This record gives sequence, structure tokens and C-alpha cells, in this order.
Amino acid sequence: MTRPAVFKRTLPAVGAALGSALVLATLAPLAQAQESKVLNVLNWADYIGPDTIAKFEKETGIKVKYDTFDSNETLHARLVAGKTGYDVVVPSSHFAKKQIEAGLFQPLDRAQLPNWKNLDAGLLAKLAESDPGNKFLVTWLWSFVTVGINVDKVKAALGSTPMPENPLDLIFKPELASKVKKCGVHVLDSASEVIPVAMIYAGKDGYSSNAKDYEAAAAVLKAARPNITRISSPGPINDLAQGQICVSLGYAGDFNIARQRAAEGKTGQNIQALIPPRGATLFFDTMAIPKDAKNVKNAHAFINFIMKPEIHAALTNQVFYGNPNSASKPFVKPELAANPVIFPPTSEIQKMAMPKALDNAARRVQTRTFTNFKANLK
Ligand code: N2P
Repeated sequence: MTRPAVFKRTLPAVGAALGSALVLATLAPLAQAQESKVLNVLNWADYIGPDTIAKFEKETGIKVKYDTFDSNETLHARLVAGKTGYDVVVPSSHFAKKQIEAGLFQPLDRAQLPNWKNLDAGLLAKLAESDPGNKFLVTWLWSFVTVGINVDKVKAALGSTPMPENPLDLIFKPELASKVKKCGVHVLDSASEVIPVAMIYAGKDGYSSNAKDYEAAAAVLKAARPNITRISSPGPINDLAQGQICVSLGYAGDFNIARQRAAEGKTGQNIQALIPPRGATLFFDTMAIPKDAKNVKNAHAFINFIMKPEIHAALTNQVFYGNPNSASKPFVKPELAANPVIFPPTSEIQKMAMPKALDNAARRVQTRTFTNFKANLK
């Protein structure tokens, strides 16, 4: 991979010819000076505070063009196609692993990231499984895929049937799903989010590389299909808040946002994110710089800004997802720090599945299983 001048400049001069070191030292600031005050960011929908970008722009004078995407699949396709035009993108770590291997990102320059010191060492070590040496990725936020419900509507729809111990039964167990169907059952439109959960529900490894295992997930999904009323990404935050959907398989933080919007909008809906006894899948969404990014210095400024304790805390406070920043803890609202669907206790995290990167063959089976489910086939 070609290293941009800015990285070359930070390499130790050991062994480098004095002449070329001088040339680099002279050219690099020129290249930086030419970088315009713009930054193009592509992030997940509903995943940033209302004032995050404005604060960054005010502090740095860099103007941000901010766009959103809805699934790892979409982002992956754009990165592989190349020339995204973005300087910072936010893939989940298990997708980023493949993207790093494919040379789609440029390494981070730690010299431009003094706030790196704020990151949680344990989470960095975990992230190193996808990004050896922590060279390319910084966690934006993390959480898990789970079930969110409208408590009152689900109870009413179930009637005398008790709430199941495993909330995934509300989607995957036809006896229950057929009851809650009338108040709206949703799953995300993403093979990589839905299939692992269905696999685990069927008793398999969520990230199996054995094609045969996917038949079990296909059977679970086929039985569930008639009771699923909506398949869409991003998650239906507003429709949950307004009572149009009563069960959703989606992102824990989105359910917390829906809960908050319902309270603010006084919609009278009580939305809750639940943690199933098994079947929730963790994810770690990470900032990375595409290899053909034009505004690399500004990208570093943005990543460094996000790693400020107050800023990472504000993200958690505003969108209700866990952050990877130890130094942010004093700034996270105490009621959120204690909320088990934002920062689940270790005992719960241990029951969740760690995401794994799939090889191409498994990815194809996963995609086919989901496409068939959507089309109501096989
Ligand atoms: C938030 C998106 C969650 C990201 N709306 C899932 N990786």
C-alpha cells in the first residue's frame, strides 16, 4: 500500500538516507497545507449527537459533509468499488477486518491522535483481533443486536400467554409471533445482522463457516416469515416510538433512542430493549480512513476530536450506545452508565456472541439464506 507523505514523515529516520529524509520533511508540510478545510464522513444512520459535527467545525474550522448508510453490506460494497469520496467511514470491526486485509484503509498516524491515550486498553486488545497492532481502527461506539419491544402492546397482544423468557421467541416462535404480528414485527434488512441471531436461535454458531449450519437458520426464518410485517434498515426508531411497530430485531441503542423519543413526544409508548438469554450479537463500529481519502489530516483531526472524553461521553449520552473511552466515564450520565442495555454487565456480555469475519463462501451462504427469507423462498 502506498503510504501518504504524512505517514512517511513520522517514520523513524533510522536507515533513511539523509537526502530523502530532508525531501520528505520539506514536502510533507506542503502537502498538508494544500489539504482544504473539508472532511467527508460516512456513518451509520441515527448514530451521532445533534451538535457533534457543529462542535468539531467550530473547533477546527473544517467543514464536514456528513452522510449516512444503513448496513455493513452497503458500506462494504462501496469500499470495494473504491473512490467513495469519504475521508472517514465507520464499518463494524468484523467487516473492517476483511477491508484491512484487502488494503482498503490507510494506517492511522498515532502522532496525530494524542487522545488515543483515553481508549480502554481491554477493548483495544479485543479490537486487535480484527486489526492486529491497532493500526487502522478506532472504535466509534459499540452495542449489540437484540429485541426491542413496546411493552404494553406486546402484553396486550399476548393476552393470557406470558412473556417468553427468550424475547427472540416473539419473532421466531410462530405461536407467539402470530399473536404479536397484529402490532407490527420488524427485522433489520441485513443478512449479517439477522442471520447470526437466527443461527444462534437454531443452536448453531452464529458465524459458522459450515454451509450446512445455515439450513437450520433458514428453517427458523421460514417459519417466522409469515409473522414479520417489516424488513427494513435503518431500524424503525420513530415507528416504535409512535406505536406502529411492537417488536423489532435491531440495535439496542436504537431502542433506547425510541424510548427517549416516545417520552419526549409524550406518545405514551413504553419501548424497552431486552437482552435475550442467548442470541444477542455484539458489534464494535470503528472509524477508518479509506485508502484514497483526500483529507487525511482532517480525518485524523476528526478521529482525535471524537476521542476527547467529553465528546465520546456526549455520543453515549445522546444516542445511548457504549463508547470505548475510559476517560469519558466521568462525563457519561450516571443513569446511562448504570443502564444494562447500554453498558451490559460482564455476565451478560459473556452470553453474547462475539462477531467474526466470515470467509467469502460463508458470506455467500449467509446472503443467500437472507435473500431467500426475504423472498419467502425455500
Ligand atoms: C445506529 C446504528 C447501529 C450500528 N443507528 C450497528 N452497527
